[in-house]
Amino acid sequence: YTNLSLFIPNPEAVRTQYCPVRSPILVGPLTITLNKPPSLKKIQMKNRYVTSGGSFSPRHCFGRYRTAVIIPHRNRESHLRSLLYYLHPFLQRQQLHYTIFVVHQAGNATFNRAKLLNIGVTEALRYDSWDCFILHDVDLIPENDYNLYICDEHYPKHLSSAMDKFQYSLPYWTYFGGVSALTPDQFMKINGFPNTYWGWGGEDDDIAMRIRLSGMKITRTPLSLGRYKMIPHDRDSGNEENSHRHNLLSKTRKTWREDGMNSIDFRLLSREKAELYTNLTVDIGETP
Ligand code: UDH
Repeated sequence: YTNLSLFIPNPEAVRTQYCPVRSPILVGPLTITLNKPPSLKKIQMKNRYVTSGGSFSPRHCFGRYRTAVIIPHRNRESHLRSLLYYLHPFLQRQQLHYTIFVVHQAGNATFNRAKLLNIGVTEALRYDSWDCFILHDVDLIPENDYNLYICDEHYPKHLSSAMDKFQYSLPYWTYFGGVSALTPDQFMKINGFPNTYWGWGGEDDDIAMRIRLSGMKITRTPLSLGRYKMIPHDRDSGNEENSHRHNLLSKTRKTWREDGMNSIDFRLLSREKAELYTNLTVDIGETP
């Protein structure tokens, strides 16, 4: 025999303890370069312990936190590659037990970000139990791995508090767009996200309002750590500005209990374990 690994009974690292509360392998500020998106092959090679479906568990300790990252997606393959390139190592350094789910809207009807996120949560719960859902735009790359992808035990957390497109500050006080973290309990307490915002805008303000109406507050990653680079892009066709959003927002107080996780309808067209993420392709219907 030339291949000695044949004689190793269990090549997996032995785990006897929980990982520390605070990962010792974080590096802090990261350098993000966004010229050419890497190939999936290259990302796979750099993340050899990520298993099919985009899952990972720390090898030398039991992951303390179970995190599902959910990405709403259509027609942004190059952004997805850039995000996966940075996000997998980031999550591994945080010693999380995690899976990345990409929820892909089928067809050309108007895009619906919040509904896709509700579907991501619904489907992620079929796979496993989770401590935390991270709802993550595909074009936002975290710039500091001290920005932990774990939930606050009390309140929904906004992680993308300092985006470069807003000069690394909050655009307004109740802003909840981009990347956020909710426990399953927090998510259910607000009845998930609205299903009724088709096109760009408004759904993040609706979510912020749901948080307040259900008696919670928004907590945030401090601005010094919640820094993100947005991959520059134009507005997508099929995601035009939603002209009804102000009208919808004026009714959230009345609608949030009926519009959300308890009213979601969709058709799961496929569920595949790709090398770097679990892909869910869904038919979500269209604007009524
Ligand atoms: N998304 C897609 N495909 C689409 C539309 C949206 O995947 O066709 C997802 C994606 O995860 C994206 C998120 O929905 O990150 C939010 O959509 P967005 O990136 O279009 O929203 P944002 O507010 O940008 O970041 C608005 C367009 C700004 C154009 C500015 C031109 N200079």
